[in-house]
Amino acid sequence: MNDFIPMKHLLLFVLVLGLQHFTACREVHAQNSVQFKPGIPSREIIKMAAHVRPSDRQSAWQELEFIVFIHYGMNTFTDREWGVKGTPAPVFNPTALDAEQWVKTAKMAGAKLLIMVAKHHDGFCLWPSKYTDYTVQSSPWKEGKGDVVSEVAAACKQNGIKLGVYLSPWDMASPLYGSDAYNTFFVNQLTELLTQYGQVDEVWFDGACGEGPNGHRQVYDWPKYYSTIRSLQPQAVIAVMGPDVRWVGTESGYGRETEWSVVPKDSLFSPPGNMMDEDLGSRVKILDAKTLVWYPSEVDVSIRPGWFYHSREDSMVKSSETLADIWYSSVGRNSVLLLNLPPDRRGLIHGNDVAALMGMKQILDATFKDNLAEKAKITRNDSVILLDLPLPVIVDRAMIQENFRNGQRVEAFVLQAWDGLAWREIMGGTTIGYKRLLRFEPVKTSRVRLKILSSRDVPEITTFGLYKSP
Ligand code: FUL
Repeated sequence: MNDFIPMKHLLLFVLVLGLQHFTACREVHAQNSVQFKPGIPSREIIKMAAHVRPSDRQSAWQELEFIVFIHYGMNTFTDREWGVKGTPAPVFNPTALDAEQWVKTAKMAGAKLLIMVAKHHDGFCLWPSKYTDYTVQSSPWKEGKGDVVSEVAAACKQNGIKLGVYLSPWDMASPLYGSDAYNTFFVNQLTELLTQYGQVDEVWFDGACGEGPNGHRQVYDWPKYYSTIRSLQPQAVIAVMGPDVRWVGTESGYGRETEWSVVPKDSLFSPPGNMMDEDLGSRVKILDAKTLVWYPSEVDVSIRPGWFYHSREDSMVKSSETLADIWYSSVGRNSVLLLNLPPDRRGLIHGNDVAALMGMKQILDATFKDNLAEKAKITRNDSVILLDLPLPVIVDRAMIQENFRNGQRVEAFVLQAWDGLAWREIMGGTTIGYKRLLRFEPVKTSRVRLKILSSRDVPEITTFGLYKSP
């Protein structure tokens, strides 16, 4: 049966469909994970996987789409990426630090959250922590009265940007590192960051773990760190070495073509095995799993080769076109983009970086400002959504979204255009999830259809837009 649905009802339609289904399965997906009893048939596993849903904090985070990272600190002044033990605090000496410029740049580029590196592996704290002297307080900046985290938090608040913090578990400077006492020290620092600067929406823990002064590696008390965050900032996602947000597996800016937000879990940080695998969540990966969890991907990449500023990299800032390509390959592949902008020694984001970023924004705005399918008549027939446009248009981009709050389901799809005689394939793909952006050669057509070829349960498509790049 073919049923005609006007565009504005598309969302409602899929939601209603989802709702009916949801009622039948409520028991199995009360949380963002599901556990299987031994011997459960494969088709049940697939269906249950389709109903693993994000927690509220995970869905709010996913919808941010674009986050800016700020790496600034001792390494900015020593021209390093990973510091060394013992760099004196007075080396940190910005001359024109302007947190407002960082935040405004992030905002202009379209970011919704900014993650400040409060302490990198060298242990130097950008806030006056009372648990160590190795902080801005011992530097000449603002005569030791400054607090970078506080300035960033105030600028974020002023500009309506959310705040996140990166606190490196590895700390080269702490004499406690490598002992139990370090965990208490770390929780104390975390508590400072989570109680003194207002709302924090993401806490980013890195995986690097070096040796302490006694030659031992630190055994991190992750459960204690997590419970501290949950009690002080329950809405914050815990990223990378944490349960809410998964590292995509590279620092290239390019996410997977097939990106599942539902993956097997076997430890505190899931999934098991190689995070760099091309596929973490397709059927072969989930059929043997004991537990599946919603664990979405974050693509972290720097606008320059390094995470910290180096003047020699002024000419190596990624171009606007590369940044737009990264956008399509991260946000457009069911991930959140976390783009690093490292301020220079003055304490400002360099003009080259600002220009590249604004160029990216222009490219994306010019492409996505008009949805050429907006006036389309929409017809849905089983797993096909057909767009009949009033006039032929030339398109070379598509945006598809699933109702991800209800789960991720689509395993394969194809986009086709009517050429007057037959349906021609524009492009095919696997996962959609929160958002899938497609780029293809320009096609002139007045009829486009999306065919879902395989889905774990009833597909719930909430957005199907067509665009033309400039
Ligand atoms: C890595 C760190 O070692 C880098 O310095 C940087 O902070 C990056 C975001 O995470 O693992």
